[in-house]
Amino acid sequence: MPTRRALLASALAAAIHPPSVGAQTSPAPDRGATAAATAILRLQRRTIEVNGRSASVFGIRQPDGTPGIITEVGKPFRVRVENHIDQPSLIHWHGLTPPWQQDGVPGISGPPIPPGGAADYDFPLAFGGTFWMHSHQGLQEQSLMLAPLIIHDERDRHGQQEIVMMLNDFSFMPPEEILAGLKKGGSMPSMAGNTAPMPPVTGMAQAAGAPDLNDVKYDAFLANDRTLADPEIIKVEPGAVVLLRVINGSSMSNYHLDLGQLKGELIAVDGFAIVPVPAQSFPITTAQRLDIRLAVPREPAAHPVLAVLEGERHQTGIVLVAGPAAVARIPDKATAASVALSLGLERRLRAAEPLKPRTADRVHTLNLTGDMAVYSWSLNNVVWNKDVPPLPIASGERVELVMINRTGMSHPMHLHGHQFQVVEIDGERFPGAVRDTVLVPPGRRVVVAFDANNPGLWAFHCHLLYHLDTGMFTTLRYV
Ligand SMILES: [Cu+2]
Repeated sequence: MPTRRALLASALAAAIHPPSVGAQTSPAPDRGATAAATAILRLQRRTIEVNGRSASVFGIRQPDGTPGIITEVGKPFRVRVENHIDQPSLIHWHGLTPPWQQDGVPGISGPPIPPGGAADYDFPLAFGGTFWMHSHQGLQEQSLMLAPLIIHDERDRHGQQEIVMMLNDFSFMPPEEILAGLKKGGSMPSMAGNTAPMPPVTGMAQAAGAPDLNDVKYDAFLANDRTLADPEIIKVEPGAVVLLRVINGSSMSNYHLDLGQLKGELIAVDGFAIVPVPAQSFPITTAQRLDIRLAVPREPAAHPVLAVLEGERHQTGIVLVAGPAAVARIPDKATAASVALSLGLERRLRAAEPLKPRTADRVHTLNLTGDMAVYSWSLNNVVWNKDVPPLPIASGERVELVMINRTGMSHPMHLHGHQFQVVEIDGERFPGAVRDTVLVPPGRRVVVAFDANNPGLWAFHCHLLYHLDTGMFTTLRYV
């Protein structure tokens, strides 16, 4: 069985060179026997039922069937990924900051794991929070090659009930056909103005017209693999405080999380603590996470926690049941269409532990661009390919990425290997949330800052799967 040893942190001093797509990195020597247990994660096929039909999807599971990993800060992330499917795959640890060779992006961090192969990972976990893992190979993420990655830390109250809510968009159509359809433009909304070269963006200006939402028409929206026809029902203690960890593992869908009558307090985004925000509805883009502290009322009741697709009536969710209470059937469509996600909440978020104030040593401006007519997406009008040079930065620098959306669609932008802080929206500076994925709506300008403290070759891209796959992607590199 071919086995690949992922490079260990100690190999970081080695010269960094971008491997070409499919290239094999040289295996690192095994650092020797260690006592700590290695968790096994199997990439496998599984069958779920959606709308009464069975569907073959992927999964990332431990040998006992547990999806993903729950671990603790301070422990090493010591994992062996075994590929039990019939195609190459590679898993990205979304939001973590491993040595770059263990980041799981094929062609950037290393080669994919061949069928029957395995790869080992071993790096320290310096912070906790709600993260997730997903394939960065091809379009496998759409077929649910993903799982939660939860790291407990001192913020977690002993004995507190935790509920993980994984959101996914689902289609019976194979993802390759979805992409082919998008490229043909058959089901596409019109994108007036989108192909125009660099329309001017000023201050609070919006792109002309309503934003284009939801390129792909999905068959279902899932919460923990289920629809509202048969939702997951979770018992909670009346009067208790529970921690809800919401992960948007969708390929293309943003939602409004709706707590109904429950009182919620948002305490972290993308794993990192914020000054708590009480509310009953929270926006969540593709790839983002929300940690919400929920106060369960003392009276017996069933409490739906719903996610409503932006701009649409489709919804999915789970039901929390406190005490003896009947669970009513919840329709899979809300009574009215929701609005498009905005930056209203983002602007209000304040990091609990902001970056030290510092003038940027380096600023990269990234226009988010695209040609909707041929479904080609880009950064600064460059469609990514392996010959595109990485954005240069240097170790120790404070870097700011200025993202200006010149398209008619919003883009959740994700940086690998670092957390960034949202420091500006449309010219207004503020010490916003520390996170790894931020939405840039049409016509808007969002600036994030990060410290270059994890040398290597790192991906930076739109997290909408078919935008990423068709070119809204680039890399940053430093030694
Ligand atoms: Cu995008």
